[in-house]
Parts: sequence; C-alpha cells; structure tokens
Amino acid sequence: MAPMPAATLITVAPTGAESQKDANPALPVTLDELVLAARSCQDAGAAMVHIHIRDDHGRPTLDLARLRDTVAAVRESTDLIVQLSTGGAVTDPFETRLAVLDAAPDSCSLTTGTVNFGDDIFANPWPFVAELYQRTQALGILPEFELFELGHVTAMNRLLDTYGAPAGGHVHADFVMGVPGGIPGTADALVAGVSMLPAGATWSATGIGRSSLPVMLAALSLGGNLRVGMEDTLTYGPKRPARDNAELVERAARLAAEAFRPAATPDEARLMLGLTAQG
Ligand code: KMH
Ligand code: ZN
Repeated sequence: MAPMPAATLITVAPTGAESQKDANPALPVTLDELVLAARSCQDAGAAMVHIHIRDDHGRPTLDLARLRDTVAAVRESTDLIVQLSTGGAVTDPFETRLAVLDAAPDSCSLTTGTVNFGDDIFANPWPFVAELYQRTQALGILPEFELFELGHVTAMNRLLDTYGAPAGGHVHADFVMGVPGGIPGTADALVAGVSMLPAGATWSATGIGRSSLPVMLAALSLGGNLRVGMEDTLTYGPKRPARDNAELVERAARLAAEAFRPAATPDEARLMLGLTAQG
C-alpha cells in the first residue's frame, strides 16, 4: 500500500456549466464573483481552482478572450493553480474545447471518454481526447484526467501508453462520481478506480450532489485529495444550501486536518503535481 501523503490538495470547482443562480444565489458567474470566490477559497484551504466561465447572461461560454482575462485576473488575486475546464458544457463543439488551451492555464481538465450525463451525453471520442492530450504535451499544460467512469481509467492508461507522460512528467487524475449515468459515488467504486491508476499518480475525488460527503470521506481514508465546490453540489447538507464555495472548502480542510493530512498550500500543491513555482 502506498504511504499516506502528508498533505491534502483541495481543488475548488466554484461554478460549473450546469447550474444557475436561481438554484443558489451564491453561485459565482461574473468575473468579479469568480475572483472573490477564488480568493476566499484559497484562504479556506484550496490550492487549485477548476474554472468554467459564463457570458453576460450567465450562460456557459468558452470565449477565448474571456478565458484569458479570467486566467489573468485569478492569477492577479490568488496563488491558486489555475485549471481551465476543457469539458465546458455538453453543447460545446470539440474545436472550441481544444482552443481553451490557448488561454495558457497551468492545468486543464481532460475527460478521457464519453459518458451519459443525466439526459445528455458528454462526448469525448478517442480522436478528440488524443488530440487534446497531445496539445497539452506540446504546450506544457498539466492535464487533470477527469474520470467519470471506470472505463475512463482504462482510456487514460491507453493515452499514457500511446503518447507518453504528461507535460512535467506527473500523472494527476480526478474521479468525478455520482453523475447520473457515470460511476456511482461510493467507497467501493472509488477503491476500484484507484486500483487501476498507474504507480506514482496522484488523484482527487468529488461526489456530485448527496454523494459529496461519502466520496470525501472515502478519498481521505484512501490517501487521496479532494475536490469540492458548487459545480458539484449546491448544498452543504440535506435541504441546507451552501453558504458559498468557501464554506465547502472550509469543511474539506477541516476534515483533512482531522485526518492529519492538512490542506496543502498552492506551493506545496505545485510540488506534488510537478509544476514549477508561480511567478
Ligand atoms: N460540464 C460537463 C459537461 C470538465 O470540466 O472538464 C463537463 C465537465 C468536465 O464539467
Ligand atoms: Zn468542470
């Protein structure tokens, strides 16, 4: 069994592409709201931010100029590792999703296969995934493999076998569990997924909706890292809306501290992920 890591990387996913403010007014959708959320989440213990942006009407967008402004603004106000979503919304075309890398984030999400996504399909066919992965290698951007299915772990391993190591040499993955149609948000499912990862990989996990807490506790007990945030759950508990993203990060940091694996600072997280220091 791998030794327990000393610290816990906490990633916050503050916005996502699926929810609107009417579901929880604390959802950050403007650039100012996003920057404020990022700053307060860093103060609460986050080291990385997984970003989806919105247009002036609050709709998800992958507009490149906005993405560039967002990366600059978050870097200006925080030390967080900046990760842009290349998943976007289920309606985003492949070319637009590939172009996200031109905004030069530290990291990007990279889902390695197609998955049923509620009533929709989150499409990630192999040629697209292979192209996206090779672009991350060419541009020196750390991919975070987003695994919604056990088969996505197989596809991630196929990418590594076929095209070699990620930029920087380190493999980092995130299990996104409990999406209707994907891997369930249970400890058993997480154990199965983790057992398929290559040696030396780091990983985090997040559970959608009510699977948030069971996945968090299972991830901590398995030596994994945590992703939390309003992309994945708008509530703190049953019938109790989250106050904001920072409240979800505060709880993750508290539980990590109780497990004697306190939240990693952004600099510690950069070391864990093989990223060079900022600035
Ligand atoms: N919004 C989902 C369709 C990612 O950010 O890379 C995809 C998603 C994954 O959220
Ligand atoms: Zn996302």
